[in-house]
Amino acid sequence: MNREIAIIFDEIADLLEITGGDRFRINSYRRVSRIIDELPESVADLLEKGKLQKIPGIGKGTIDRIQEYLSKGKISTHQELLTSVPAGLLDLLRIPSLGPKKAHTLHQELGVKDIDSLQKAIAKGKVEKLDGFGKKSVEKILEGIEFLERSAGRTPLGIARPVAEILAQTVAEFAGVKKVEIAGSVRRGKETIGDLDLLCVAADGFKTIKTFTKIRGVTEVVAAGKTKGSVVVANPLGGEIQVDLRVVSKESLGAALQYFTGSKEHNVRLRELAINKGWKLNEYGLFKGDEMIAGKDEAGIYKKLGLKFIPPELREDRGEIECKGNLPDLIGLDDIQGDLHVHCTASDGRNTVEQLAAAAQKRGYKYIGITDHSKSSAIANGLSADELLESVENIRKVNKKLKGVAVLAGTEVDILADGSLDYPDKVLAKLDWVIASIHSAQGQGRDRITKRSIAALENPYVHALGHPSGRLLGQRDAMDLDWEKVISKAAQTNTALELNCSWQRLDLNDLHVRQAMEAGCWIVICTDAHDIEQLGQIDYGIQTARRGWATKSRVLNAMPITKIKKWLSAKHGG
Ligand code: DGT
Ligand code: CA
Ligand code: CA
Ligand code: ZN
Repeated sequence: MNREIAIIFDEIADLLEITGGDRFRINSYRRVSRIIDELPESVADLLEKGKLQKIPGIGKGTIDRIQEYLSKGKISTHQELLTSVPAGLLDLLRIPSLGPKKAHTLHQELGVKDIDSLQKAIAKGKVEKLDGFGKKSVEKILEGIEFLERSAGRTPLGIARPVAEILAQTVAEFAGVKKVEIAGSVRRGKETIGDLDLLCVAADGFKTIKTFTKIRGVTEVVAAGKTKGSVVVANPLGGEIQVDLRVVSKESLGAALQYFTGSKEHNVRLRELAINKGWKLNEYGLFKGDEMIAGKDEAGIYKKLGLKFIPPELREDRGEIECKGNLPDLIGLDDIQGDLHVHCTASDGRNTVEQLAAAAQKRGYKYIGITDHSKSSAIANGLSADELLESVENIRKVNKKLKGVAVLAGTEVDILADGSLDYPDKVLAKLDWVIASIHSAQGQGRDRITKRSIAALENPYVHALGHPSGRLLGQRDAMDLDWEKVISKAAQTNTALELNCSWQRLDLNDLHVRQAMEAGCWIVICTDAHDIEQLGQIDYGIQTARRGWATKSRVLNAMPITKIKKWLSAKHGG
């Protein structure tokens, strides 16, 4: 909820800035947004305890607006601004290199009101002549527009899945609804989602769909009948997403779930198998003539077709049918013994080492690795070598007091533009766990980027390469890496590749995980959490790992603590 409110405050600031509003007000909304986003507890709880009022920077006006949000789900200042600014102007801000200030100039000087009119103005050469723009920034804008078009209409899993879960819960509470399932690409754990697909078993289809079209957040009803409804809902974290709800009979639930989970490619292959046996497979069941021989549950369908149950994440027609039930023993959430990429208050995290360790233990973990940024990541409040050693001392102290959970002292050290690391080896040697990541000069050519990554893999103190591609979903492309070289070097040096579970990253992606598995590489599945809530992002990474056919035996943090400690020290030959 804090996040949602913070986003609204930030959007108010954007809207004010686009309309050329008062600088002081704009900055104040931005500051409040950041404060709310960084609170360690929910605003509702803090408000109730009377603590919110005491936080510096939170004034009476802010409290009023937060209360308004808590009771009505929206903030009137925000709504009013939204109606006064052309809707297309906000879209401009989705272009990676375009901020509200530039959007304001474009609107003011050239009458630009959306991406379309911006493209026209660029084509006429008007934009590059504007103050503060120029050829280079126009190039950047065009690249950004192209990027947007490529990712058009798809929502990251980390935004779409929580919405699907809330909606499934809502539908489950309708009168007469007996069962709800989430199907489609969300169930398969795809990194981006086109639309949400829900199924339910209900007494009265017409009534169920009707109620569905009226739930909070619906901005448009696309279709409403007695077995299917489609609506568009506003996403609390920004954007909109379409949701399909289908009402199916109890007898066909398995067949419907199988069909609507997809993928389409996987379904086509299954249908072929059925046809080869002289049967028919559709969303109602598996039929031999008129007789339904399976369809009540999914497993029955796979069994009749001569297959073992195929986990949803594998249903992409990437070999899961050919391997005839000889499927890998996939990693699962329960196998994870600890999270090894977590930031604490020493750099830009929001929770202390103690809080993080307690939260890890609550999740059933046996260890947690604290990995703050190094000094070159200045915006992330990276630590100097001295500050790092001080933080290590604190971690060791906390660790001594804990039972049942171990805290490893680590770092996420920057790989600098020349391939060297941001800390000398003698500092790295004092740590239990070292992740090396690229955070700068990501636009270097294939050769240099690959060499940098390989230099890090070759360092005996480096245990893992962090978010190896550097992509940010919907915001930034992956670096131009030679994957074959990087993966084979990782296998050869016994260095793990991180699968960073932050939903903006999911990096490695599913295909890279598969490549890493085939090369016999280690992967380590970590959240990059900046607070205890983000430890929950592990789910997205687990699904991505499963989509890459990852087995427990190749996942570093599926090892028990004693084993991983040995693995870690063996790495530096000690
Ligand atoms: P998305 O929404 O683009 O992220 O991907 P999906 O996989 O959720 O696709 P969607 O929503 O179009 O359809 C949901 C599932 O329904 C899909 O995975 C398989 C099934 N489906 C849809 N259209 C067809 C079709 O023409 N043939 C078959 N065999 N299955 C289909
Ligand atoms: Ca879908
Ligand atoms: Ca759909
Ligand atoms: Zn990082």
